[in-house]
Amino acid sequence: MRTSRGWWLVAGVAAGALGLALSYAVAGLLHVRESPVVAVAEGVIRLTPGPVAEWAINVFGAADKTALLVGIFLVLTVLFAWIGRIARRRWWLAVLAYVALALVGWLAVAVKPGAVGTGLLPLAAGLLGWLVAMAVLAEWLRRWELVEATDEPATEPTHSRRWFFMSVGATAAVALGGWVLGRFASSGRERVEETRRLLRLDGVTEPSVPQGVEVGVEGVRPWRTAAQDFYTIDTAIAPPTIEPQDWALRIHGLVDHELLLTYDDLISREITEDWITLNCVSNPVGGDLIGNAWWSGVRWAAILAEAGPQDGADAVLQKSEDGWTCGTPLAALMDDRNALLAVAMNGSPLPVEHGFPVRSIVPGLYGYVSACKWVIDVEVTRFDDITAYWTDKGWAELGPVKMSSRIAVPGPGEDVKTGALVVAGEAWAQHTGIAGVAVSLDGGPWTPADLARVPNDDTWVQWRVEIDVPAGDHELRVRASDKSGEIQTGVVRDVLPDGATGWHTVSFSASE
Ligand SMILES: Nc1nc2c(c(=O)[nH]1)N[C@H]1C(S)=C(S)[C@@H](COP(=O)(O)O)O[C@H]1N2
Ligand SMILES: [Mo]
Repeated sequence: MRTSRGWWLVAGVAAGALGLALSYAVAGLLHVRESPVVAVAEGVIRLTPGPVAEWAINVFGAADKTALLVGIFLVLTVLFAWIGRIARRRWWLAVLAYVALALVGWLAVAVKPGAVGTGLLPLAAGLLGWLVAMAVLAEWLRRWELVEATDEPATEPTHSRRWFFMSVGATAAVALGGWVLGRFASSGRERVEETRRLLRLDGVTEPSVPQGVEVGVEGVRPWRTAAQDFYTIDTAIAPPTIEPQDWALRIHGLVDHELLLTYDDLISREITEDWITLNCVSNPVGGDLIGNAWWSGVRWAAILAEAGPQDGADAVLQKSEDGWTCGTPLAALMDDRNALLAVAMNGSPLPVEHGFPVRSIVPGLYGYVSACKWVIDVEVTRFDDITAYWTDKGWAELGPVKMSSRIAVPGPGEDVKTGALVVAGEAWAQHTGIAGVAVSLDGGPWTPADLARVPNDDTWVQWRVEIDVPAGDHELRVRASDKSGEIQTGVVRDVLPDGATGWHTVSFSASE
C-alpha cells in the first residue's frame, strides 16, 4: 500500500477498535452488567435457530461461545474497515453506519431484563471516540492524498504519511488502554457477582408462590415479581459493588449500645422471611414502579432492641455506601411488622442492583423513606434533627404507602367484544390490607370484584370481575378499600410530595 487509498481501511479498523474499547471501558466503570459485544453475542445465541446452534456446538464444541465472540469481532473488523473506506467519500454514510452498529449494541443491552438507562452511556462514549479518531485519521489521509494528487515527490507525502501512522499508533494505544481499563474496571463487579453466586445463606429459603394468589387472567402482572423484572430506582450511576466480607453496619446515635455488625454477625442471627410488596413514591396511578418478592433478612426490631434506642428518638437515618440517605420512622422498624435488614430476594442473595449485600425493606413505607440499598450506617435520631436525600428535594418526611389499585385488563385503547368481559388487576395497601376492590363502567355503579388470596397484608392483591359491556367507547375505573375501612380516594394528586392518588381509569372500546 504505497498510496493512501488502502489505509482508509486501516483507519476504519483503528477508529472502530477505539470506539469499541471506549464503550467497554465505560461499561466497566459504570458496572453495567454487560458490555455491548457480550450482549450482542447473547442476542445472537437467543435468535439462533436450534439446528444451527446444534451444528455450531458440533463444530466448535465447548468453544462455541468463544467462536461466536471471535466471529463477532471478525465481522466487526470487516465492518469497521468498510466504514473507514466509505468515510473517504461519504462521511455521513460512515457516521450513519457506525451509529447503526452502536444501535445494534444498544438494542442488545436494552432488551435484557433489568437493563438500566446507563446502558446508553458506553455507546455514547464509543461513538464519540470513534468520531474523534476517525476525524483525525481522515484529516491526515486527506492531506496525504492531496499531496499524492499534485504528483510531486517532495517531502510532503512523507510528512502527512508519518503523521497518519503516528495517529494510527496513538489510536491503537488508546484502544488498548481502554480495553485494559475495561477489564480492570469490570473485574470488581465480576468478583462480587461470583461471590453472590457462591454464597449459601442458612435460613434463606425459596418458597413456591402460595396457592390462590393469582386470578389467572393474562395481562395481570405475576404475583411474585422475578428479580430481573423488579423495578430498579436509585441515584447511583453505578451500583456499589461490596464484598460481604468488607461490609459492616454501624448503628449509633441515640442508643445505649453502639453496634458494629459484620455480615457474618448479621446472618448468624435469626432469619425472618416474608412476602412484601415494595413500591416507589414516584409510581404514578396505574404505573409499574412496584414489585412483590420473598425477602429474607434479620428483623430491624431485633437489631434495634440490642442497640437500645433512647427516649426522644423517633427516626432512623439510614445511609448507603454510595452516600444516599433516608429517614425512617423508628416506630415502623420496632413494631410487629416484618421490617427487615434483607440479605436475600426470592431465595437468592440480593442482586447487586437491589442492594447486595444488605438492604432495608419495610412493609407499608415507600422505598424513598425506608428501603435503603447497600446500607452501611444507621443513626438513631430525631426527625427534627435530620434531613435526607429526597426530603431535601421537597418530598415528604413520612412516606406511608397510599392505598392504590390498577386495571391490568383490559389494556388502554384495547378493542374488546361486547357482552361479558373479564376485568382484572392488582390493588395494595401494605400493612393495612385490602378489604375490597370495585370497578365502575362509564361512571355507573361500583361492581365489587373477587379478590385472590394473599399470605399477609403486606403484599398486593390480585382481583377479577366480570362485567357486561355494550358496544361503543368506554371508561373503566377501579377503586379499592382497606381493612381500616378507608375507601381509596378519587382525588387526583401528583406523586410529589408523598405519592399519587386518584382512581386508575382505562379507556377501551367494545364491538360485536
Ligand atoms: N442506596 C440507595 N437506596 C435506595 C435508593 C437510592 O437511590 N439509593 N432509592 C430508594 C427508592 S426511591 C426506592 S423506590 C427503592 C427501590 O428499590 P429497588 O431498586 O430494589 O426496586 O430503593 C430505595 N433505596
Ligand atoms: Mo422510590
